Amino acid sequence: MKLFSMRPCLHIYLVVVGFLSFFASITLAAVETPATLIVSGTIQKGTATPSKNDKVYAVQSGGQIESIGSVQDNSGFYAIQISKTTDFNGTELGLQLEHAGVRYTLLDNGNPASFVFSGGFFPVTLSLDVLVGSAVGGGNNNSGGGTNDPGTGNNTNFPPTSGSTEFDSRFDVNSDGNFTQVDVDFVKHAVARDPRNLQADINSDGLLNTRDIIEIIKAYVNYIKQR
Ligand SMILES: [Ca+2]
Ligand SMILES: [Ca+2]
Repeated sequence: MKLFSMRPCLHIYLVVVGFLSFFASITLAAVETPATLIVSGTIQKGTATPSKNDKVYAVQSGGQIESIGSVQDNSGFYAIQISKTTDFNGTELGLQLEHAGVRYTLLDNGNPASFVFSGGFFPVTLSLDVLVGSAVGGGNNNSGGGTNDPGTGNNTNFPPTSGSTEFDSRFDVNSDGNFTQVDVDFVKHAVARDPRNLQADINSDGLLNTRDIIEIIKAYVNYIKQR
């Protein structure tokens, strides 16, 4: 009699295991790979002057915000990290600046700046210099004029250097005596593959992440400009 009652149990067990493994394989197939893109560059003053901590938006053509970045200093350097999954690859995005409560379209050669999202498991970087265009939406914005914030004309260089070709030695992560794209790539690869390599911890916070990539890109852009 005991055997009789064991058999149905075994059958149910096998069916459950079979169902679970089938379900797991479907779930695994549906998991998308993380895809990260970091867009950075300089925002030139146009209808407004960008200032530190202004927000930068990556938006879809319908205006939907996909990610928020910021202006990093008063020279207009901005960076925005867009973390999606691979199914987002191929989506066209534009950029907007929010300054003093007003959103502006950012322009690239006179047209609204746009790029196609193409992120990677290892963060992909895209350089895009833009100019502040007209306010987004228009019409119901009565706050124009009058509000000029002071101090935006100051050029604060990062890193602070006296000579034209000097750089902070922490940016020379491969220790070859030069600050080049190789050092930027070194940090990108370290973040992706070697997170314990604190030689690439550019902002010295004990962590290795995309903040360090943004820091070294920012420093590199300014370094190139000084030369
Ligand atoms: Ca180097
Ligand atoms: Ca860090």
